[in-house]
Amino acid sequence: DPVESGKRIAAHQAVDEYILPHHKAVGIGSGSTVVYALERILQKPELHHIVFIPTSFQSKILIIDGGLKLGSIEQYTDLDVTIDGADEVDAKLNAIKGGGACQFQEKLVAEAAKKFVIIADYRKKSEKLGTQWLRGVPIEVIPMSYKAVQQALQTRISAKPETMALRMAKMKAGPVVTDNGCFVIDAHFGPIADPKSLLRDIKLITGVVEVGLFCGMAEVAFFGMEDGNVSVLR
Ligand code: DER
Repeated sequence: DPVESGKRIAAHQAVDEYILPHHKAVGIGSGSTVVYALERILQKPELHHIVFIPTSFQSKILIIDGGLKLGSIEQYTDLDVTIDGADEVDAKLNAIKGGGACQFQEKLVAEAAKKFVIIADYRKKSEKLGTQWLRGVPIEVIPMSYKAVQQALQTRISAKPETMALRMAKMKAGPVVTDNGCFVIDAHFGPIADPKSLLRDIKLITGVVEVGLFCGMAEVAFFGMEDGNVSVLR
């Protein structure tokens, strides 16, 4: 499967280049691509003294099941590196994240790291955000505020969403509830020319906890391509 092998080669190369034996604390993202990063870490005993900081229940379980040292973001506020997936990455290393509804803890742990490294398959490599990932910008909100936030998205920010929806769960009745007990609104803005100002506008809306726009945070992105090569964007 070219997508899964793309995830794997990107993750393995990123681990080899950015997680080093002298490191003390490393942030582990969420989603399916980061599973291959754990796979690579487990193959390298020289990395097993490192404390790993999770970004979700899924990420925490990956670290525990891998038998690796688990730390908390409260204890380790200055990480050597955080490695994580993304839903779309533009030519300036801005990213849409939150496809897995984990963007709050992911952003907290990414910001705590000296270096933030994105790993992805070729589907995520994009010229402009909102042109490849068509499921909208994930916005984590305090549950009682979701209607007010939807209204504010229509009336109080310059870029109007074309459509937006409360993210509904599949194996549970009702909306997705995040690891922080919040809801997620997916808002479609079409191609996003200026993700930083969109992020700022949305973040100011009362009730918004975090927005799945990671602007100017990543140091590098590794894309596993269909031809078996890894494209590195720095
Ligand atoms: O939810 C997230 O932010 C994840 O990192 C997601 O964007 C990447 O998930 P994937 O590796 O399964 O594509």
